[in-house]
Amino acid sequence: MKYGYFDDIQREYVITSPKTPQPWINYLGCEDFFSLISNTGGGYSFYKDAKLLRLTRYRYNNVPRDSNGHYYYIKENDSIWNPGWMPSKTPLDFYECHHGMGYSVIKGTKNQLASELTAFVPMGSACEINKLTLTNESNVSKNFSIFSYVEFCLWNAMDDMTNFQRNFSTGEVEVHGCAIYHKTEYRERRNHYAVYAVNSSIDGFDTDQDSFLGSYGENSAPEVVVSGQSKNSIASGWRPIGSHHLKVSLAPGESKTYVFVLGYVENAVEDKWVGNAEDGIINRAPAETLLAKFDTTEKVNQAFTDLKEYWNQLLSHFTISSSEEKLDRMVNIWHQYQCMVTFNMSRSASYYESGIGRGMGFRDSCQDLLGFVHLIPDRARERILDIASTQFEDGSAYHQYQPLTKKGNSDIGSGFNDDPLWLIAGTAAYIKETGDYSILDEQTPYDSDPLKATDLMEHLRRSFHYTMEHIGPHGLPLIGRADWNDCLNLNCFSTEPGESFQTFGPSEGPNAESIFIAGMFVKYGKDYVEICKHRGLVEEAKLAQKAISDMKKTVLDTGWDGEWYLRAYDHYQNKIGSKECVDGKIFIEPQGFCVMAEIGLEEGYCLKSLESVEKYLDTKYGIVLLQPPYHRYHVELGEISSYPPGYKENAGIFCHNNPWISIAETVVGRGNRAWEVYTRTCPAYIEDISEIHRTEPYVYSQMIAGKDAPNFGEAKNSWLTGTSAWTFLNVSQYILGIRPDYDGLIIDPCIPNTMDGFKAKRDFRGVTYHITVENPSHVEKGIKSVTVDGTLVESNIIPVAKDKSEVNVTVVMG
Ligand code: BGC
Ligand code: IFM
Repeated sequence: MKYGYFDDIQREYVITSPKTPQPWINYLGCEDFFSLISNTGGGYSFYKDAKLLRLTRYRYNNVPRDSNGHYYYIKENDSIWNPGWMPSKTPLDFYECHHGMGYSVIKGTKNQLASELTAFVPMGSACEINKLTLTNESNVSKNFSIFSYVEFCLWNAMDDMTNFQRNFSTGEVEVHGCAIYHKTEYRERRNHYAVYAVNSSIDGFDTDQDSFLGSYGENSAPEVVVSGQSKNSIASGWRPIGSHHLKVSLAPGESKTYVFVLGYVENAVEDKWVGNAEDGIINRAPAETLLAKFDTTEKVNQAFTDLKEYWNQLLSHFTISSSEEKLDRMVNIWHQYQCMVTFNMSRSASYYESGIGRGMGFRDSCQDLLGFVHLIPDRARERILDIASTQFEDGSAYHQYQPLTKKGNSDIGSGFNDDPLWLIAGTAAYIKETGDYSILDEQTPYDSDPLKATDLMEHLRRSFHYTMEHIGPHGLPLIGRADWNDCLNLNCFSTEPGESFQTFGPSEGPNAESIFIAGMFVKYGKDYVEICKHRGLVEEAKLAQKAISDMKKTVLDTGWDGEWYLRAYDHYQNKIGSKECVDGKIFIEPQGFCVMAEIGLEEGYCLKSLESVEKYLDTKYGIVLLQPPYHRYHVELGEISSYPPGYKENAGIFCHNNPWISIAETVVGRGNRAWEVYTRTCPAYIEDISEIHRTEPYVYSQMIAGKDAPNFGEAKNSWLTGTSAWTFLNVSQYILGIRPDYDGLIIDPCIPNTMDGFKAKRDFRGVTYHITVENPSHVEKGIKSVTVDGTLVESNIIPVAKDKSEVNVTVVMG
């Protein structure tokens, strides 16, 4: 069952029923100001950092109720409704929500009064625009009221949610004409505030929630809206809100458009003391400048066109055209869109990530780079340096950092032993895309301390050596607190039954080792070697090459279980992910990484491992993370067995590592299987089972419940997942096979043998490559000929053209 459809021309998903199984959301904003918006108008906004500078409130634990947002109430006679159905839930005569690239349009009609709300964050300005158009579709005149409504957050979202004894007394606002200013904290910090305004004279306003909703009132039927009259309340403490009242008259067929702007304003440091700041009176000048940019419909339409142009540009760097409509849709639009959103958000703010828990993940953001570096290489460069600046001097890393301060989060700390190697992965992807080796010369701090800085190359060296020097009893890398699988905590013990686990300290070990990290070490170690060679670091390259070769041997000697790669050894040197185990016999992660690293490829280990994945881990909705699930809690394994069977890391279908298997299948040349793995979790291919999948059918979710769970096939945690980057990497670089490399663009498709070929346009280092792949013999992999601008060439690594801006490449498979 579907709740809408894809409109590929507009690049939109059009939702046709407000009652989607979960809120289906979109993200507004590409720079500093961001909003989450659901298909019924729910959501919230923040500036740069969802924890520290939150503009509007979210109600936690609110999926699927989603009852707070930026709302517009229409009151015509006794009828009260909203363009997006929520929060009044008055049935609408017509409803549609169009989620597009950085904008959403919600259309609702009731009693022949049509409303259209266009929400977006314009490029270059820190605000969300809500353009609201009302049209009288009847043949009689209509008189009605519009009431806007936002609930302000007192900036620090964590504090806002917990520190009521203070917060109920700090809220302050000012109202000037049609502009409501939320200035809590201005007295203290004097540099930022929010403004919520409309480009029209108003018939009233409210800024105090109790006045607007009524005592014990609900936002489904605010007292002010029911009575039809604003109270012009001025909030003093308690809960500040912003609401405008506009009385509207429309002749038959007439339309009127209003522009509401919710802006973030920060005075320049030198302006801090302008006006009466000492008394807490704000300096309104910058807000007025902001509002003046969007005070007419024409200016707003222009800003909307500019945003669309920005996305046209971004999505023009990689496009394909094939016989597969759904493949084209995902590659040309939604994979790349989700990659941009994960770039902006990392894992911080979604309907499943609170914005106050995780900031930017070291591991996560490095992986995100793999998906978006071709879209915005300059920002990828900046991101790499930001991430590296939080690394510790010994090469280990803070697991997360806060986007506003860009400093490591000491509450979480370090100890995830895969983290350092992801820095090599991200940097290598950047260099392969851009050819810009100068990034390696950038002076980059450790632990955000500029006094402790080296060039980035030295950061990479320390990353590689950290793994080399943290080796356990079998010669495999130590896992630390966990590797990619956050929940596999193998250095755990508990002293008392029922007591939560503790971890071994340095004196007791910790001994647990990870075969997944070994795979990473080999795979990204090869990149490290290439980079060293390019820098002329001959000795270091040799040393690294030897370490990689040794590690390969160690994996084959101690990390192979007969039919698949083992997952790990725990602190007591018991095997994890072995046929000897009762539960958790086989895990997906080492199969993906050891095959991608080609460990034992010639000897047939890789193929065997992938056959085992198919045999033991495959389901109709994707590949589960492990089998059999852990049926009881094991303190010595940590969080993984705390999940009921089939959920999350305990045998859920973790979408993130499905593309690893698909890529691994291309390594052994099985295009049909790579394709099957790709399409099984791919949103456009499973749109028809939206009632089972339940999350948005245009983006990936982190997890789909596995076959051991009662709700097999139900997805959770949509949007912010490494799946987006890995999937785009998989389909663009390995299935379609257009892969940037140090010395050129590799073309090496591995496609289903039913496919005749495809065409692609790929911008690469300033040159546009028009690529035609033909598959006349219907093979899965292999190349018969390569022609560049009409000349047959020997290699499928196309060098960067020096004197041309367009190059035509034809690759014949066979
Ligand atoms: C969280 C888990 C989560 C895991 C992966 C851990 O830090 O505690 O709930 O499944 O990360 O996101
Ligand atoms: O690798 C992690 C990631 O960092 C956060 N989400 C879950 C993954 C697996 O545990």
